[in-house]
Amino acid sequence: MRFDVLTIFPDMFSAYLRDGIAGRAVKRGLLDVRLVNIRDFARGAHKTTDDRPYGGGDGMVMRPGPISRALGSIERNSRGSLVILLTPQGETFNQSIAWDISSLEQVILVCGRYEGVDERIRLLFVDREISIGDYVLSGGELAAMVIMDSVCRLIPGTLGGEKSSFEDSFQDSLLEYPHYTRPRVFEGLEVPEILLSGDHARIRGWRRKEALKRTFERRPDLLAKAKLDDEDLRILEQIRSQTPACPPEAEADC
Ligand code: 6GU
Repeated sequence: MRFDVLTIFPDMFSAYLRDGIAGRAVKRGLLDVRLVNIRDFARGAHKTTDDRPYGGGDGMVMRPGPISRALGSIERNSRGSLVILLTPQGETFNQSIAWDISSLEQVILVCGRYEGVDERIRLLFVDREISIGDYVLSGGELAAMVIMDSVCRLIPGTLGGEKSSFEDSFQDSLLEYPHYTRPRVFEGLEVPEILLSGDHARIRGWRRKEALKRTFERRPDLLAKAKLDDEDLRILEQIRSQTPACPPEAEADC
């Protein structure tokens, strides 16, 4: 799989691509990341990539010319490629979009900066617009790394244990169960006895129950789309019955 990343800050990616999960995938030849510096396609004495908005107002807008020429310089996979614009106005990224993207051979990520990108870039070149959440970042670079990281984990061979990406939170729409490692007692807190029992069936049952409990307490919205069997539903009913009912005056908070 190949990512072409258009940015005015290519150096922001170097530590991640060296040390991160993507770095390992690059070394193994599973992933190819090409950084394209938009400034290399700027013209004129000042090589400006941004300018004042028509109509006035605060902030600067990324000019269409340099981005258009940068896009034109990318060799496109004949079996297709997708141009994604990272913008707070896009659809909110999630695991299902990560799966969509992981099936593609070439993805072109355009990192917007400043107040935005000239609208004509969107109209002419962009296939999909993605945001990574409802908060403001100064640019799309961190979002591009978030997307590459989550997609990279889904490419077979990029993780140590082949199965681990399937056990992650959100893969089956449940949060993860609590994890413990040595020492057995830390600051007076003991590892749950069952995890030391060696009884793998009981351990599996305990972990499933803890995952259900955690999801119920923290992200009940996820339970609606989770794949739950009859045993899960029975456990959830038990968890629900042990949860104190919400007093009417506090309804909005619980
Ligand atoms: Cl993709 N870009 C910017 N600038 N801010 C964001 C974002 C993207 N996703 C969330 N906030």
